Amino acid sequence: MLIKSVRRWAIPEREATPEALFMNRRQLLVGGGAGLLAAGVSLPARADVMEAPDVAPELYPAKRNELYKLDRDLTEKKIALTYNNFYEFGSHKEISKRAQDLEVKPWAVTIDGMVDNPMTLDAEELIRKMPIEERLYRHRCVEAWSMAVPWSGFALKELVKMAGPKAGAKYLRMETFMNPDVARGQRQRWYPWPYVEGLRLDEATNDLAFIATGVYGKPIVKQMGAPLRLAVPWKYGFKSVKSIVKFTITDKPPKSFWEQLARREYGFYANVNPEVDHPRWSQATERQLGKDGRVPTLLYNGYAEEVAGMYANMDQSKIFY
Ligand SMILES: Nc1nc2c(c(=O)[nH]1)N[C@H]1C(S)=C(S)[C@@H](COP(=O)(O)O)O[C@H]1N2
Ligand SMILES: [Mo]
Repeated sequence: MLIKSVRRWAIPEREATPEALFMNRRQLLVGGGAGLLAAGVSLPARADVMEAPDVAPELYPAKRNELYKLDRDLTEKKIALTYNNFYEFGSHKEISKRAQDLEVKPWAVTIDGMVDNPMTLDAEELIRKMPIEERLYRHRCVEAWSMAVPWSGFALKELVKMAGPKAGAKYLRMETFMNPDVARGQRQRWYPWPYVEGLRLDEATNDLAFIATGVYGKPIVKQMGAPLRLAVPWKYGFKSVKSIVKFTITDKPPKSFWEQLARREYGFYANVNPEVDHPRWSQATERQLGKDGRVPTLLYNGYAEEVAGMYANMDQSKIFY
């Protein structure tokens, strides 16, 4: 037993290197980058991961809405901007550099489906039409890490109102861009691209449902979902779809990316509940990015007062996974 565990940890240094670093080094070698570097030729530099894109920059910092404050410290900006889930750029957390290749200007957004006012417009134009404010929100990933960030943006209900849902409409489906040339993760064919998420229409028009267009007082960075990213803080993080290109109002329940991959682990509702474990781990506590130790996770991630009413008459075994 002892010998076995010694062997298990005695792995070559190369295998202990995080996948992202290892891959980058190997790609550099395979791609001839090493030769160029040796010859003193520098590779093109990518934009700084801390840099905000130039999308309606005059709107930030936006006035804070005092209704949405927190009982905990904000996550340090550098940490929130460099620890990300954005599978389009790789299935690990170190995607912030790669995401800088995404062009977010121009950015066509389509609003369609069962609406009186279908439209396609540029994200910057849409953002300038909307009442932009700042809100401090928690974010709880299903992987049991969390952060607290200052989003800027607009209430999703404003977009729904502008679209004008027709009678019988029940859901809002949101879709991320598709561009495998830039987002290399989209070349991994076993994932059901594009990334899709959905909300019931009453969830989408709940005051808390927010479209983030900014973060930390500037336009939202690419790695966090520029130029339009959902923030539904009472649900697990995967519901907060990034870099949206299409909003569709429909009467059919949208099939989300993660639901298609693993229905039993990532359901449609995905409301946070510390008492309902993920099939493979506990959800009782969370690790706050940038802090030591763990803290208890709260029902609806601390937003029960705002959202519990929407689920009061439902089978409670169906709303927490
Ligand atoms: N398009 C898209 N949206 C996405 C994801 C993704 O992989 N692709 N990951 C989700 C998950 S699992 C989480 S926890 C959050 C992470 O947001 P952050 O990187 O800004 O912290 O984005 C969500 N939105
Ligand atoms: Mo997540």
